[in-house]
Amino acid sequence: DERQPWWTRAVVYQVYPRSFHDSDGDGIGDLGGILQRLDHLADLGVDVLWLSPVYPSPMADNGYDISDYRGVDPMFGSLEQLDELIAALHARGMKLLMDLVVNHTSDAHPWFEESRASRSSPKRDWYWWRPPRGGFSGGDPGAEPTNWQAAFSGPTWTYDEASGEYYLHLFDRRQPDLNWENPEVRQAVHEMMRWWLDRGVDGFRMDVINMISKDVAEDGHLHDGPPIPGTSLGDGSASFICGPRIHEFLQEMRHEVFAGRNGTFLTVGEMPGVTIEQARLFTDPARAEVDMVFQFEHVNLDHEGSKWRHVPLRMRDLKASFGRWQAGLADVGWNSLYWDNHDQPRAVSRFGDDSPEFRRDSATCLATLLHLHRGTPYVYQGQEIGMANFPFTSLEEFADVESLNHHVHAVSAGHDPAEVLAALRTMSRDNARTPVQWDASPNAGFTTGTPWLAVNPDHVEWNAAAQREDPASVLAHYRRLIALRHELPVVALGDFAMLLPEHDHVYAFTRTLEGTTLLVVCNLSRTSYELATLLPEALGAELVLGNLPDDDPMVLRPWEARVLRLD
Ligand code: TEU
Repeated sequence: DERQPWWTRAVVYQVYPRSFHDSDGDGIGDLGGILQRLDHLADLGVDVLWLSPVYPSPMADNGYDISDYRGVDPMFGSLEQLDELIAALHARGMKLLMDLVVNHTSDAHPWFEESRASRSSPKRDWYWWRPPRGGFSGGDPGAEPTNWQAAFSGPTWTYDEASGEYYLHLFDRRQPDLNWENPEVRQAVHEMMRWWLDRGVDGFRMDVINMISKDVAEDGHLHDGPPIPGTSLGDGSASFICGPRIHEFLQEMRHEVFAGRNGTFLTVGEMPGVTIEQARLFTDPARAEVDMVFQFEHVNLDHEGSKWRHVPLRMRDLKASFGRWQAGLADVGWNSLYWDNHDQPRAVSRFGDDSPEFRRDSATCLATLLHLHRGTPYVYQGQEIGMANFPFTSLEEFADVESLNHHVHAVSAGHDPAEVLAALRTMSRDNARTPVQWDASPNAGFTTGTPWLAVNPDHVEWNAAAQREDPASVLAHYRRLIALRHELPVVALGDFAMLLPEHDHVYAFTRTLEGTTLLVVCNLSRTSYELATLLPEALGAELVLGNLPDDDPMVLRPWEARVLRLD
């Protein structure tokens, strides 16, 4: 349906530049590397490239700590190469989304350096500075202005000796939060965004954008959160997840940055903790805030309390969650769909079955499930070739700030180091950040130097070169799924209805648009099922796309996925 926005038919591919492809042999991926691998994206058929940060940065959080919003870090190349990338993508009919990280800057950003210089600095109020809690001296345990726990462990406040105050950082201490209450901050961000659009980029993926509005009292007071068991800290999220002015800030941003511009843009807001009710507001086109959001419900189903406390995923929870989001954004708003990104362990290891026997089948089954939902699918680099978690065995193998901070805090709080390591192995973001496996050569074709993070030893078997010409590969299956969304309006726009909500292994649903109905059946287990008992309507239906070779139409094999046309 041509009246719907272009991104309802689009598939987005995420590049985490550090790990994509290294063109100069320093062991770190770069823009030159992306330019060399554009054929891979074109071959896959994706419409949009979302580029994780390439801006100048001390790299405390691999570029999510930005020290200059209008440049490219020399590690990644130059602004000229970024212009070249924009042109090369446009020439192939693809678009570029930049990562917009404006909840916080790096502590090395000139804005923060000026802000911290003195209490009377004109930029003091660009960040959140607060005196020690009444009755405490700065630096004492418990003197933090609020009890909030940071996303990367410890308190959200760091004491600045020189000026005698604390600054707020919801993430690492090297990522101070900008004060969006200050109109100068908002104007500076809008101006920077316009500058990028003028350069030709097609939109933004907005990092933790639902955290920019803090619940602050008239007198500047911020509120403690409920205590987190087993720690001296509290959960401050009620004070900054979808805070009081968030909708106002996003409407203002849309207006200030996009109003009057001709073009086909896309904005996606990353929103941890967002509810369906909030997401409807954020993505209602009439409100002009963002086009879609990343929600976190489904990637929070396999742990409890903290991300490091793993519990098995229950299929009915997954169905209930996705089902609610499909229904909740059916008449207004739009979903984005993802399993993998640079913050999540690899889905084939986490929700699939990465044993040699079922790795290919489970990777393609999960892909089919996701891509047949209503919403815009996101493919994270390596997902399209079935990349799996890394076989970590020691702490030295990890690089991520979240993992390393967690280890320090958990061990000093008395947790068994072996258990902490086991949790890192399962959940660390480094699982997603190992270099892309291009071929079977020693560094997987990623670099001629020493890779910044070890290449997964399984690259000898699992790599893009081995899959490119193989019609049975994970890569070929992704290609078909992406093409199907482009070809069939029912895949992009059809109504969604969940089937078998209580079944422990089989995930099934229909999509319907103007007389066309697709039935999607995915077996997320090693058990075979009789289709006749499960879904009699499937018998005799035309197979549109399947992930296993044609066989017995009556039996749904382990990790088999089928897209059928019911007429
Ligand atoms: O992530 C925000 C976020 O809340 C989580 O995904 C978080 O990174 C982690 O999974 C907590 O366990 C965004 C970026 O995607 C992430 O890479 C950055 O580290 C973070 O913001 C700070 O900029």
